[in-house]
Amino acid sequence: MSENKGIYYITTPIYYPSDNLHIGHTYCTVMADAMARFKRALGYDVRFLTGTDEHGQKIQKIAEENHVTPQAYVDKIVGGVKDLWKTMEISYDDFIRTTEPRHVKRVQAIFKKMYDKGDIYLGRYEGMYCTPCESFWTENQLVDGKCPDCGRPVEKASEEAYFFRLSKYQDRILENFKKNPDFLQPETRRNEMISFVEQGLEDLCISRTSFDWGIPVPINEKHVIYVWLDALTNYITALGYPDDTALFDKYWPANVHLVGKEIVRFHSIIWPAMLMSLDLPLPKQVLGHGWLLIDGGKMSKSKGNVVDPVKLIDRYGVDALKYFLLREYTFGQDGVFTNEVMLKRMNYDLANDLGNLVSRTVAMIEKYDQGIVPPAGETGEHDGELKEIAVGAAAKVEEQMDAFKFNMALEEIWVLVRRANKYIDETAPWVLAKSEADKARLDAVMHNLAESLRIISILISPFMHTTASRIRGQIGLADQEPAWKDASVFDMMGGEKVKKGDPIFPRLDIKKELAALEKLHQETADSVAVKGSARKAAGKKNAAKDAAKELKEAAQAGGGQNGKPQIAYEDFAKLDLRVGTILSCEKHPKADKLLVFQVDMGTETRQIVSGIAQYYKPEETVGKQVVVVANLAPRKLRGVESQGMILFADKRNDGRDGYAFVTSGAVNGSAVE
Ligand code: ME8
Repeated sequence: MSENKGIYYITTPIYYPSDNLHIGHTYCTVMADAMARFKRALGYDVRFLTGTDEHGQKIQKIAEENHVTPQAYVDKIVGGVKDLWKTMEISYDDFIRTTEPRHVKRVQAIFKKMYDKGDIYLGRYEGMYCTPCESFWTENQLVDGKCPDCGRPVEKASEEAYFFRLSKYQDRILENFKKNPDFLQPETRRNEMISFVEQGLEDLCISRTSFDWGIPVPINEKHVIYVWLDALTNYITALGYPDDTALFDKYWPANVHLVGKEIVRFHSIIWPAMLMSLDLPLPKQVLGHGWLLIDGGKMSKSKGNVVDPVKLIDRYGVDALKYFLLREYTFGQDGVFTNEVMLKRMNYDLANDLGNLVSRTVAMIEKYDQGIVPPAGETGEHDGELKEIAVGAAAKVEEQMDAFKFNMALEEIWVLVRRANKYIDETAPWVLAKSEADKARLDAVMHNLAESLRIISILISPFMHTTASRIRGQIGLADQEPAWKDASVFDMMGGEKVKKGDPIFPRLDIKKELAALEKLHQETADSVAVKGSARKAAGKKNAAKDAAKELKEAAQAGGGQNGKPQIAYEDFAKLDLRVGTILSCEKHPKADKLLVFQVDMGTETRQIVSGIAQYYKPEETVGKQVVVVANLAPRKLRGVESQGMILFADKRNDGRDGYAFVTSGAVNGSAVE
């Protein structure tokens, strides 16, 4: 480790242990882990917190359904969460469970402080109540005006509840957004939150009497603290606040809370207001990441369309999965998860690019230099560029990581990986090996390749540290820990004994793997279906609604027209044809023949309605690339706006009737000309 750069406190959300975690949850934790490891490598004193959010009505109900106590239920799930993080080599410093005594007593102390300050008062909570489920719902949560859990009618009701004076902090919350543009990123979320606050903040209900699986309100044991006060405070109770402040004094305020986009509001508005009430500093940054989408919407436990990370790890290893999650998706944006995209990443980037570089280099050093890495030597034509890229990569990675661009940070490293592979082809060591006169040059080439691998091993260590160690083992650096500063220096090696090992990432037969994964997926779906209940169906509707909420605004209207007779070029030029990828697809609520697509157009998401429902199930279409007429004037089809048109071929070659998708392999948003 280099000199101490300061403190870095990073957190993930605490996950609901209502069921086993899926790959969407691992996405956030993997990013937090990579950032924590990266900051440690740079010399920061890092604290990385994760945990589980164990109270609330939902957990209580699931436990009842499973005929166990809520505590027994969460204990089992949390055991699985901890096992998962262990398997995934997640380097957290603390794991907080909201049922732990340390958290419970501190939440009660926090409640009391806010109450004593006059920021909490007793009032009445009004909502829609489902008597059989004993649940309150807001109008928005209802599905077709009925209980989202059981589908039965609800009625207006009210109960006594404590409220937090959120409205009191409205001006200061707004000021915080305006004064600190980086407080909440990405920018789109910040704008949404500003307009949300500008519409006026209402006081927040923070207790319930209709269920009891929660932390008792310290001044009135009839009430339990409602989940968000219990949940959000984990970030400081885990540091000992308010009674044991050694860690708190050192690490608070947090540098970054990493959270999913749907809980940005809680973290950037409600949490800061609570901290203001406690006279505590605010976190420096809240970063909202996008969702991994599958089957037409958000992957979610209640929809039963989850991808199980454990199954992928069993098949492909932890590092391949981590690499894929960090490399494929852009922070802040939603991304579509498909097995094919994942397998291609693993094959192209890991097996082909990195795996080949390692195995070729080690094999050649064994063959041409008796397995000993030569010292620096005679320079030649292509060395300058390779060295420049190699020693410059660390700074570029740092720049990208500062902006939480994990995918770009990895891309910078792969610029070097690909350059080193090209260097092998350019220098053609097998030709140099033919003549004794070229031996000095051959040795220099071997040295430069080993150096490149040494640097790569350091650069990838925050993202895939086991792979980094395996590479270091193969190039004779097994007993040296990677030091980040050494990534900016060339010519450190000479005399190390290389050791050929198994391929670090074996090549995958994509067709075979796709079939195997489909089978595994089906097994998971079947087991979820067996567990299924009315709540699951309702949850499906809700999640789809959530995803739809995220859609961007309508496209610009344009004047293009598609005609059958021969047309002049000028007519064709009026069409704005662009490539997009289908992010999600749902049935039209009012028309059997129509499907409603959300299409990623590179810079925006478009909603497009198309009449192919009789030929495709919505989930079959997700991830497909399509050509879109982007400047077709928007129009409503049975009440749903369509912002363009998807082009299909009118015959399929698989024997089925209907239309065929026609594109693949293009960049979203690119023009079709
Ligand atoms: O919200 N893709 O818990 P949670 C990406 N307990 N991220 C996903 C995802 C997906 N498909 N599905 C879920 C809670 N997530 C609260 C948090 S924090 C004080 C309390 C992310 O288990 C989601 O966006 O429902 C969220 O950030 C996190 O998983 C936890 O979700």
